[in-house]
Amino acid sequence: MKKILYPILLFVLIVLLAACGGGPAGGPAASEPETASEAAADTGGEVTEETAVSEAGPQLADELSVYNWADYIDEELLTAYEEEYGVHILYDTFASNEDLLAKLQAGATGYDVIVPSDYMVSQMIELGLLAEIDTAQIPNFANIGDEFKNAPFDPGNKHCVPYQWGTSGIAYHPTEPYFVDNPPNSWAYLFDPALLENYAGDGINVLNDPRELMAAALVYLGYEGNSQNPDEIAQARDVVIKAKPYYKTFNSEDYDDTLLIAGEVVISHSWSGDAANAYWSTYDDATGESEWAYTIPEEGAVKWLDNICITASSQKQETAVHFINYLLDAANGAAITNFTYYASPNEAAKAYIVEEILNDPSIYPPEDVQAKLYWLTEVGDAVFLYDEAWTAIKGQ
Ligand code: N2P
Repeated sequence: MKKILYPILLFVLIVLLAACGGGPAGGPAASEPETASEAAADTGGEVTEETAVSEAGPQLADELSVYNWADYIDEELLTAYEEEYGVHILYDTFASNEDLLAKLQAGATGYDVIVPSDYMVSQMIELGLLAEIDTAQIPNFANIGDEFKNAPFDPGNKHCVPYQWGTSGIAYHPTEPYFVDNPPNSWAYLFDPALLENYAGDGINVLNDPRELMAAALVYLGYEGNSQNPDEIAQARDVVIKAKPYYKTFNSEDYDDTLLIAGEVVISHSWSGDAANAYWSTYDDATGESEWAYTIPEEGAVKWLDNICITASSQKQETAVHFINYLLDAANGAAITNFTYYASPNEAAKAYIVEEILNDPSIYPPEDVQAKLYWLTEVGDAVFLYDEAWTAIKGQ
């Protein structure tokens, strides 16, 4: 469970909400999220899922199965949906795109709604794993910012809609003795044994995510993070294998709470929102300092967009579309970001996102940092080389 903002921030939020036309005290960061219909009132009648349904009302199933990244929604939102619409949500989580794909390819047909990243959306479209959607049936799609629509991995949003976005950088303990004079601003701090030996004893974590870790090793070597070159991929694999003895953990699921905030490691390959959770959870009001910092390495880093999609095998597409529309509601989109600390592609949600998140440059990176970011893209048949590399890394 993420520790959410401090009373003072909550106060700021309440003032902000009041200025926006009033929300319930506590706002989206509080433990009782709004329902979408309350949100409609808050947003002065902006489109909500209420308008998504035919006059006869939607034919909602009794149950909907949702498969999402770990720690990636305020589960109160799910409860609110269940209570309002009588649809029981079966909720399950995964650690990486590859885990999600493996689950679907192993024949799991129970999942209705899934949340793959950009490059995995293209892979899944090619594999026929995603249902087509019609965004005209999702009125709250209008809340999504134009720059997040019609992405190259899913032209015309024919299969998915944006959920959250972020970056993949390095979270570190600024007071770790070695980092005081050497802030870890390069991937070398996760891969160069000469550096690693200075702080490995205090704990190093890397994301348990094949494309992410390989991309970091590739750009560290001066190659493209999406390399399809067998020799470059092999070199990146070997970099990780050489560094592996210094790693305490490969964790991308609960590392923010169990490793960073818990003080089990001093540096971690990290997604922006998880680093921000560590930052805010260890922030000291008195000193204005936190135990954690986040940096985008100078060689560049991944920027990703996760997407809500419906599986081709789902028998509950109308309910899935209804649920997706609920997640895209402005207040609900803000509740997600206020919980996850990831940036929202939902432009209308910005009115409800707490200022500390909107103004946090590690969550919404400024232009000079954006310039160093790149997307992971599908790598064609090289995907098998990445799979082999990962097996070798994990098998060592
Ligand atoms: C948060 C998951 C972040 C998703 N725990 C990265 N694509």
